[in-house]
Amino acid sequence: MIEVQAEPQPFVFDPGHVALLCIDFQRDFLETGGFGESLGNDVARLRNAIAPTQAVLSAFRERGWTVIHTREGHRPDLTDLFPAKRDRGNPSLRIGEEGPMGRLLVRGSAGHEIVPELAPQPGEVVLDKPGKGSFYATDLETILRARGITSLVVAGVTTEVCVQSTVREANDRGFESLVLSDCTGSYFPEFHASALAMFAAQGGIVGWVGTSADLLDALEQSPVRTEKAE
Ligand code: TIU
Repeated sequence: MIEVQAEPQPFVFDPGHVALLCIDFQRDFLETGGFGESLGNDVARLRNAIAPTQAVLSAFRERGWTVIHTREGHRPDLTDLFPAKRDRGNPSLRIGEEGPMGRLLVRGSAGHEIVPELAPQPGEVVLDKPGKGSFYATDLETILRARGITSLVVAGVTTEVCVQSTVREANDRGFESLVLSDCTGSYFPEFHASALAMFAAQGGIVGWVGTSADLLDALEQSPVRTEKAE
């Protein structure tokens, strides 16, 4: 077992049963001209999460542990887009409309891709989702159960939207999540802090919160395994 310093108590996981979940590190959220900016947000706030997430990704890849990337987006015909979601934000640029990186949050457009710094490697799971939670209308739970995964290390954007929805969904399904504070980010610093505090409140009612440095410290103390864990 590996023990990571975290709030509200150490996060203990079995290295044979862990996955790294990288949530929605898409150009549409992290680069100018995308969906996030169309909502009036400063994308620079999210980019601080890239470098620490690269370090965690490397550690998981070295060990052959499961890595899952999610992408929020819709079918090109938008048949999976509820009006309740389409009608949010700036009416001059909505999901499905043409922006500088192609159609906003539409599968296949440049903006829908994961930023190059965190691009998936062959063999890693890439999961497309129409909603905010990664379990909603996807086969994520099936994939995790098929691999015997019980613990999730969570990175991604934004902390209070897709990360929060996903971690709550995971908690209801019996998965234990360690959310990395420096590998997540929000357009609103106060929402980032609040969401992290909510996860760990009440004795870890939703999950654990830690840092990439403490996770990497704990991993260094356990041997690197190059073969996939059984
Ligand atoms: N707007 C915002 O903060 N987030 C989203 O719309 N999606 C995700 O968080 N991925």
